[in-house]
Amino acid sequence: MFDFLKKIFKGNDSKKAESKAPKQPSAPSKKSSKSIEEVKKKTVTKKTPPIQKNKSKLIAAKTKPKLKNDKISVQDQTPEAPEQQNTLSFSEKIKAGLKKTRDAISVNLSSLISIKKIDQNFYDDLEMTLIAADVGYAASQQIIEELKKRVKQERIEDGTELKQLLKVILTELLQEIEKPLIHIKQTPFVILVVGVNGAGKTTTIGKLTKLLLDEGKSVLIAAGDTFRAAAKEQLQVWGDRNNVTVISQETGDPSAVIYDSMQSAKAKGIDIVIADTAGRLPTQKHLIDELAKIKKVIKKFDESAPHETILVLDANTGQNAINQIKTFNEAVTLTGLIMTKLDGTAKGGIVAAIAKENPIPLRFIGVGEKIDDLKIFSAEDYAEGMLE
Ligand SMILES: Nc1nc2c(ncn2[C@@H]2O[C@H](COP(=O)(O)OP(=O)(O)OP(=O)(O)O)[C@@H](O)[C@H]2O)c(=O)[nH]1
Ligand SMILES: [Mg+2]
Repeated sequence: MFDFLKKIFKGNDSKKAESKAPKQPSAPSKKSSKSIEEVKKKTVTKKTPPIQKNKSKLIAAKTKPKLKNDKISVQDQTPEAPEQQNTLSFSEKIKAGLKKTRDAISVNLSSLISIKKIDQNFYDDLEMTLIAADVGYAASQQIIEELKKRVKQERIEDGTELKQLLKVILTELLQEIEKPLIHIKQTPFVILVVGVNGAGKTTTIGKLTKLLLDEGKSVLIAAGDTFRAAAKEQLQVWGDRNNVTVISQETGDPSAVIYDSMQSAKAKGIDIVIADTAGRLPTQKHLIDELAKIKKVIKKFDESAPHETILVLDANTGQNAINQIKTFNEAVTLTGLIMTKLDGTAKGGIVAAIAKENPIPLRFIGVGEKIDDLKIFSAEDYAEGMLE
C-alpha cells in the first residue's frame, strides 16, 4: 500500500477503511445494519488505517534507492500552491470540495426534518432530494428502504438522529467502492489513464505524481495523448512541477510512446509509469478500440501490465458517468476510477450511484485544480462531506 495513505490518514480521526487488494468490480455485498449507538461508538474508536496490513511492502519501498526525485521538494516547485492547502486536513478538504453537493442536499434535508413528520411524504421528498444530487434512482431507493427499516427498528423520531442514520447508510453503500490503490512490487508499475475529453486526466496525472513522489516512489510520465495539439506541453508543465521525466514522441502512435516509457523506466529502475491518453467519447468506437490496442502493446512488454487501468470521470457529467464506466470497462477492463471536479458540482451523489450500479473501486477524488487537490477516497469522509 502506498505510504501516503498512512500520511494522509494520520491525524484523521474518523478512519475505518480496511486494506483490500484491488479487484475487478464485484457485486455489492450485504452488510449488517448498524445502530446509531454503534456509529457513535465507531466515531470515537480509532481504527487501524488501511496501510497497516502491507507495512512490510512499505518498508521495502522506503529503503529502495530513489532517483532524482530525492533531491526535490515538490511543495517548493508548485507555483500555485495556495496557503490554504496545507492548513486544511484531509476531511476538511473533502468537505470543502463537496460544499455544493452538501448545500443542495442539506438545505432540503434540514427543511424536511424541521417541518415534517417522518412519514411517507417525508421519504418521498427525501428521495427526490437524493435523486436531484445525482444519487440515482436505484441507490436512492436502496437508501430510503434501509432508512425506513432502521428508523422503525431503532424507533427514531428525532431529526438529528435520522440524519446520523442516513449518513451511516450512505457510508455503508459507499464502502462498496472504497478500495485504495495497492502498489504491487512489479517495476515499473504501469497506470493507464483513460477518459472522455476534458474529464481531467492530465491534471489528475500531475496530482497523482505528486502523491506518489510524497510516498517515496519514483515516477515517469508517458505522454500517450498524441492526438490533441499542446497535450504534450500541458503534461510537460506537470512533469516540471514534479521534477519528473515526461516521455513524448513526434510520432502519432500512443502505444509506441507508452512502450518506450516502460522501457526507459525499466532501464532506470523507476517504480511507476503513468500513461496519459487522448480523450475519447464512448460513442467513438474506433477510438475506444484504439485503447484495447494500446493495452495489447503494453502487454508485449509486460504481460501483467497495465497494473492499474483508471477511468477519470468528471463529476459534472452526472448519470452519464455510469455509461462511460460501462463502455470503457468493456474495452479495457477498468481496475479503478478517479472522480474529478467534485469541488465544482452539486451532483456529488453520482459516487453513490456508481457504488450501487457499477461498483468499480474509486481510488481518488479530485477536489480542485491544484497539485494537492487529489484525495484518497474514503466512504466515511465522503458521506460526511455530503451530509455533514
Ligand atoms: N475545479 C476542478 N477543475 C479540474 C479538476 N481536475 C481538472 N480540472 C480542470 O479541468 C480542465 C480539463 O482538465 P485536463 O486535465 O486538461 O483534462 P483531460 O481529460 O486531460 O482533457 P483532454 O486531454 O482534452 O481529454 C482543466 O481546466 C483542469 O484544470 C478538479 O478536480 N477540479
Ligand atoms: Mg489531457
